[in-house]
Amino acid sequence: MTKTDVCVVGLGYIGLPTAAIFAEKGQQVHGVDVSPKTVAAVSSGRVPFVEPDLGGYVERAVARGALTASSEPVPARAFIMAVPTPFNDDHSADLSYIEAATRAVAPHLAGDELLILESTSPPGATQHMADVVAEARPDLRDSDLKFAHCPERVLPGKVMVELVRNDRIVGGITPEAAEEARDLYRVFCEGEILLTDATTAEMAKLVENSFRDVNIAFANELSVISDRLGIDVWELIELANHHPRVNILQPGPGVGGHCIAVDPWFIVAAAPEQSRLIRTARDVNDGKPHYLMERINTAAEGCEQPTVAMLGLAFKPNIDDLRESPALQIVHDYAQAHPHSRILAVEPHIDELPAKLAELPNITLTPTDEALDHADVIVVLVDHDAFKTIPVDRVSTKRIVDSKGLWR
Ligand code: SAJ
Repeated sequence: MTKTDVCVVGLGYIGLPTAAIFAEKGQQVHGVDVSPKTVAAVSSGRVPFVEPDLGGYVERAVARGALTASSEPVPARAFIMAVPTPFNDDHSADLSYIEAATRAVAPHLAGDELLILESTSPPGATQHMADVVAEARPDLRDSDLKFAHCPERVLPGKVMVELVRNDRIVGGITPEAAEEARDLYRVFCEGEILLTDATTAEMAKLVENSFRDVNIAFANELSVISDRLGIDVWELIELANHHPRVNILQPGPGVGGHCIAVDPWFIVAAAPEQSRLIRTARDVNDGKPHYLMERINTAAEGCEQPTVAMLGLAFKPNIDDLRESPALQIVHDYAQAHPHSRILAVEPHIDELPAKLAELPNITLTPTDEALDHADVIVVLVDHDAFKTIPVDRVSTKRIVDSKGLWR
């Protein structure tokens, strides 16, 4: 059986850059995705989402024939699973995508391959992947299959740089699996590659994002305490950060994206009694949108049918990604709770409102100047660079709720 070098299952924000960088470094790569649109885009050398520099890599790889794509895996020396791991209603991890990807790969195994799980996963997921293969292919029970977890740690928007430069953790079900995975990632990874067991690698990824979540929760809690005490939280943090061992993060409308607001729950689900701080941090960050809604209500007091400009919908500054965005949630919930107010949503990075907002009649996507002119209340939800140039005196006559300290 002829084998390709690497087969990447899941051509999303992580899988496609990984496939492209392997191809760039001389590997023969096949990418697999359940979405026909994604397969069609990649097959013609295009990237179906926004990520700086990725386009050039994919275009070159496809043109050279080093990267192909289809809906089905092909025989390969190494398989990399880069599929989503969302959480269920009870916050436990939904492993169904990992299971489906593993089952799709199983028929193509000969018994000497390396299977790598890249998706962020709860402790035990890599072993679970091995168990799924054992169940699907009992004939390979005593074979030389190897399983490892190599979590990704790249920052959206800087993926092509961080993929190469970041250190990497590689956890094997066996030490041999970890070593083989290390040799594979060495092809493009210039950072240190640190070997461990699979469960420690799974936890390391979750812990990194929980560390950030807990620290953002600290900043968010300080912002609520500061409001209560009538002090400026931005000045407070700036002053405290002059201490050589203090580095407080920035408060905001809550924590968004598909990583930091999700991953800590996998730790909580794995050890509920022991994860008190991690759970509380999640609650603090998830409570911030509700707190801001109350502040908007207070600011709008006395206006019968207020016009409210909401600046920013994205989950963080200078991107167009609205996934799990607290800003989006605030705009939606406020508009729904106040059907007689007019909401002017300002988001310079998108051309049309997402369906969730478009279905509410009192929200319109509005250019910045127009929104500032007509608003009774101005709410800052995201500190996009595009908003930083708005001078304070442009808004001095308005009621303001500023969750990012733009006009302090
Ligand atoms: N945020 C704050 N205050 C801050 C920093 C961030 O409120 O001081 C908010 C942001 O506005 C955003 C959320 O936190 O809503 C998350 O943004 P982020 O820039 O901290 O992180 P992500 O989600 O874009 O990427 C994270 C990164 N993890 C860490 O920095 C530990 C990235 O390296 C991971 O690869 C990524 O999660 C992932 O895929 O897990």
